[in-house]
Amino acid sequence: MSEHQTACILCTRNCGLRVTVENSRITSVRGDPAHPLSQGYLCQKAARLDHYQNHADRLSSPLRRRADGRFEEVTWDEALTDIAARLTALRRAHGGQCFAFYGGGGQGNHLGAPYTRGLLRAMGSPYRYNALAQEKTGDFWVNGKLFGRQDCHITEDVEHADYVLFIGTNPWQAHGIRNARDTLRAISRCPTRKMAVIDPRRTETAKLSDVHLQLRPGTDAFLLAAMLAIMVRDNLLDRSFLAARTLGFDVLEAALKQVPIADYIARADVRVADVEQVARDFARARSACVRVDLGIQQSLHSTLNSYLEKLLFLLTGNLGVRGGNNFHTQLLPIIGHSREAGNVPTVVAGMPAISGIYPPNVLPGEIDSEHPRRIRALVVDSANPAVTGADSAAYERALRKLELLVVVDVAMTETARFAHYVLPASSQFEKWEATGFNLEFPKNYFHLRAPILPPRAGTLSEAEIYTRLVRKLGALPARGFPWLARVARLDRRVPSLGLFPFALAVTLAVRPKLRQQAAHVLYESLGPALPGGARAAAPLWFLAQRYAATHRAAVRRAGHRGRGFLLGESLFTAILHSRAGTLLSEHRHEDTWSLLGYRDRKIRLAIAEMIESLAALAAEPAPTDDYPFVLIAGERRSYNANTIYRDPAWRKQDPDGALTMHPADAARLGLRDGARVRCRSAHGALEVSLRCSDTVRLGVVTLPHGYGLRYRGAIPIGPVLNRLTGESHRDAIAATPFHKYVPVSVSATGDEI
Ligand SMILES: Nc1nc2c(c(=O)[nH]1)N[C@H]1C(S)=C(S)[C@@H](COP(=O)(O)OP(=O)(O)OC[C@H]3O[C@@H](n4cnc5c(=O)[nH]c(N)nc54)[C@H](O)[C@@H]3O)O[C@H]1N2
Ligand SMILES: Nc1nc2c(c(=O)[nH]1)N[C@H]1C(S)=C(S)[C@@H](COP(=O)(O)OP(=O)(O)OC[C@H]3O[C@@H](n4cnc5c(=O)[nH]c(N)nc54)[C@H](O)[C@@H]3O)O[C@H]1N2
Ligand code: SF4
Ligand SMILES: [Mo]
Repeated sequence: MSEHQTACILCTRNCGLRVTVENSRITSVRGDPAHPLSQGYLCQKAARLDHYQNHADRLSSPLRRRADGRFEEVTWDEALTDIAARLTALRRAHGGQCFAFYGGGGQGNHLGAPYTRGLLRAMGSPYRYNALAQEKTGDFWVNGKLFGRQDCHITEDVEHADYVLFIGTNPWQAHGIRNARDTLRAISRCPTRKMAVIDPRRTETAKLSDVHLQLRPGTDAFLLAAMLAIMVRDNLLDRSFLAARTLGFDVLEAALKQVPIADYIARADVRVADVEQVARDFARARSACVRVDLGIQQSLHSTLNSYLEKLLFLLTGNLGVRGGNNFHTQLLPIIGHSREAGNVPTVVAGMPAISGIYPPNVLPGEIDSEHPRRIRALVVDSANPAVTGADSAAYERALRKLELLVVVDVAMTETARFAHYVLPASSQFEKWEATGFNLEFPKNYFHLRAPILPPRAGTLSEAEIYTRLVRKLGALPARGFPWLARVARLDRRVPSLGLFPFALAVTLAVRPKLRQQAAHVLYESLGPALPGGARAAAPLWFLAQRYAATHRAAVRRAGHRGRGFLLGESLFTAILHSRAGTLLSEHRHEDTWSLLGYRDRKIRLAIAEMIESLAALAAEPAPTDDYPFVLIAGERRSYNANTIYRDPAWRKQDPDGALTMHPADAARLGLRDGARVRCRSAHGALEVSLRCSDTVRLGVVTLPHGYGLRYRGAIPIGPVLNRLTGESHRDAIAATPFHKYVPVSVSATGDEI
């Protein structure tokens, strides 16, 4: 029996944990009071993490698909040699851009990501697909236009705000803010702090709020436009902020003056007085912030929603202040910036990258096409697009058509079933790991986790898998870097001499092509010199150096010492040795302006495309769907966590992921609570269990995300949600899906409509 410090891997919060391990099982899980952010907090989802670590679908050998369709076990060397040969042949015949990569990290495993970049570069392909482009790229695009860079990402100081507006998010279940339930309770209890929620459901968060605007789904753009127009009409603006920090307010103001306030509020079907009160209280609060998530990012007008939501805090001067919205810095660069120049669009949809990533909604079309430059080879890592991508049927067709599909995962997934090769990764508790979801301000943290269990026999870390593969593709020297590795060993004893940085610089100057493979070079040189087998953490040395050089004063305020490169060195050492998490930096609110992307440090309020979309709302007809219900396809509940848990025994409630419907709707249709019903969309139909609840609006039904997995190869358990969704039901700019607005009908099973 042993005790260890680690982190939860189920959502972006990655709460610090203390766990007990007995006979390779995680037998108890507690919050780690020493974790600088979560300080002992955890939610019910983390309690039985052993269902992730030990379950029947875990992989323990590389698998190759035979001609008869069955998998056979092969050695790592056979698998990687063959994959490299097939990739090389495809690259020769069709160019490296016939290759795409999907994933590269889930909710807690981003340490492998730098190595996956090496694979894309070795193939000469820009095509990196990732789940972030199923939700956040519209937001990133808006940030690029407003602030000058797509990585000027916004965080929210919910803990210190006097007024918090939650739009399309339910932190009680989904978290996404620090120690969500404690934070929500604290606001709710405090008589001087206020919280408002915009959501078509009376969520757990809404129940704690002061005002709940239970709008009609998909109408946020109208409601937010009306709220902004009220701010203009009632002079609720921070004029001095607008004058000092922004450009283009005149154009925006003219557009907002055109908004027919009452009509738009009617469209959302909420009370005018409530909207006015939220606009007024938000604007007049000493500090106010907006926290948003999928409810507006995966619904109609999603990119416009992202623009309007930001205008709420910008017009009221709540950027760059305590209790407001802020930019943050990042050690692991999980959000990038795609410049217009050199941005390679996808071949079929012509979709450019946003923040360095391409949207999963276009991928099936890029594969399942007769275009000579279509995608022919795909590596999927830490993702399960066969169930999580929009339109499962389209994904299945596309995956079947691939000339090479390789899946790197800890488990036999629905996507892996289509693969030519399945490569077993060590679990997040069996290797060095870290998350890039450290998006805090003014203080920012990083948690490097050590393994708490030996790797399952037959598995490897992503760092090792991709280094071997990239070498077989010819992008790394066969001999490795013995000289550089020797220097690194010496350097670890006396880092102050700067031997390693110097030797690395010389190596990269002599062989500039190796710059493309910097993660692998570090893994093979500095990696073996790191204590405790922390080899995979070697790229953090470079990232810590870069972070310290860019944010020198903030890193010093966090207690790190050293001149020149030694500041980065001491930051790296702190990260390497802290098992509970490390304070990286402590910014000042005035740093906001140096973090802004435009050289003149001014925000561009009038984004031409968005002003146009705002104006176009006026002519948009009210939806006249052929289907009587709007399905919110993908609710976060107590017992779902993306597709990370495969074993259904993990769930303590809601075993089959019920469809929720208002009891009055159910009565009208003659459907009883608990009945099996058929839910049909334009794309497919599912049989599901019905649960009546008056927390949803009339005409709205919801289904959870994260079900529909085939544990032990059996039939799917719970709804395979994306059988109901379509890839073209998406945002025009970011191609992110409208999962929160899927027109459906619901009927008794057997009834046809
Ligand atoms: N328990 C649990 N937590 C999770 C996850 C999980 O699988 N399970 N997944 C994690 C991940 S990957 C993510 S991205 C986050 C997502 O976190 P959230 O976005 O907070 O979660 P959701 O439940 O998907 O959607 C949020 C809310 O949007 C509302 N909504 C639906 N339609 C509309 C609309 O038209 N307008 C408005 N204003 N609201 C609408 C829904 O009713 C819901 O309450 O959660 C993370 N946390
Ligand atoms: N209809 C609908 N669809 C949705 C959503 C919705 O709300 N509605 N939500 C969307 C959102 S927000 C997201 S983020 C996506 C999530 O969907 P995906 O991007 O597909 O990610 P996960 O479901 O988190 O899948 C994680 C995979 O990583 C594997 N894994 C776990 N640990 C490791 C490891 O250490 N190494 C490797 N290599 N693999 C590992 C797990 O076994 C699992 O197969 O789903 C999206 N799909
Ligand atoms: S699921 Fe999220 S909030 Fe819950 S313990 Fe894990 S990291 Fe923390
Ligand atoms: Mo997500």
